[in-house]
Amino acid sequence: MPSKTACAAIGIDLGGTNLRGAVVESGKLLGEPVYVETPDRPEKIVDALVKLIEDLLVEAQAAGMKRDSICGVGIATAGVVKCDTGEVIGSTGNLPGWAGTKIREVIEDRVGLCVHVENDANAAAYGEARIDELKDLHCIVVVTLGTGIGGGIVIDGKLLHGRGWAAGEIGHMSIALDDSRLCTCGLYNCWEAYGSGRGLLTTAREFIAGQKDNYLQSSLSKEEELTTYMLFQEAKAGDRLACSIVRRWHEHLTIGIVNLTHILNPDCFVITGGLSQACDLELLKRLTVEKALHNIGETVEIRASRLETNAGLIGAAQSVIDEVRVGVPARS
Ligand code: BMX
Ligand code: ZN
Repeated sequence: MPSKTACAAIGIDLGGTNLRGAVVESGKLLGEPVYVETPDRPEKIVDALVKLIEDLLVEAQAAGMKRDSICGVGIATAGVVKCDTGEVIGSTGNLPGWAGTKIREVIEDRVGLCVHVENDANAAAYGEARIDELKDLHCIVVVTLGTGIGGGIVIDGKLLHGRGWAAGEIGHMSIALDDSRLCTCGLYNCWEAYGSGRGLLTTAREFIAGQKDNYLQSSLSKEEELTTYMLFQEAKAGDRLACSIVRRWHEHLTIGIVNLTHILNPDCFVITGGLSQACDLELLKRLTVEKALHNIGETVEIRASRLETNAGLIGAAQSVIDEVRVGVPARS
């Protein structure tokens, strides 16, 4: 086992598309992150995790780092994670079959390092909340916009996990009553069913199906395989239909932000994840001010991520470093 003074760790972000890993020291990546495609079955995912960790250990040694200066492995994964045992206890259709996987136990057995497992968005929040500008704030909510909508709530530097480890599953707050959109979790009208990449595409299909004649020239109507990338490109180029779809996406995002604002009255929101680059934060702030109680919307800050796509792996690595070195688990 590594010494307690070790201050580097391997961080891995396990997403539906890729596993991304790197050695992290003092909040920074040692080299470029390594990517591996996410296999389709839980056992294969575990094998891929072990292989990635072994490759990163070799890379770290080649860069002159001693093996015992790496104190553990932090793994950020989508799904509800019981952090004290490192087990995935809940998962939506975004990672089918993943619930029930005892990640910590199997990985510790196979690589001989301490492992801390965290929900992906919680890990991203833990990473973001430690940057200098944010580390002294009382309440930070990190929203990850990707395949789903993930969330992490950091209060006085600690992640809020909740009684059953599901705090921060903000993507599954309900934002409507009419059972019109089924979420991959099995519930209807979750925020994620509107504000995630998948939700945005559903909105787009509805708009395209209901378009008036004057929209028929929109290139979107001619595309069979619609992508979020295409939508954002068309909106940027001024396509009216694409602009109204992207505007509606911002309105959907605003509902969740406003609800969280009223519940938590946080210092700030940090918007991260694959779709965050396409999100107009000024528009989101304006809409939030319009929809929130007077003086509450005005004071909340909505900011872009600093760690961008590495937030999850940096936060996961940091959580295992804190657990091993300081003995302070990253939870409350
Ligand atoms: C889903 C849920 C969350 C996750 C969020 C973002 C699963 C598999 N996922 O709401 O736990 O944080 O998606 O995930 O249950 P991403 O894949 O979009 O980053
Ligand atoms: Zn849901």
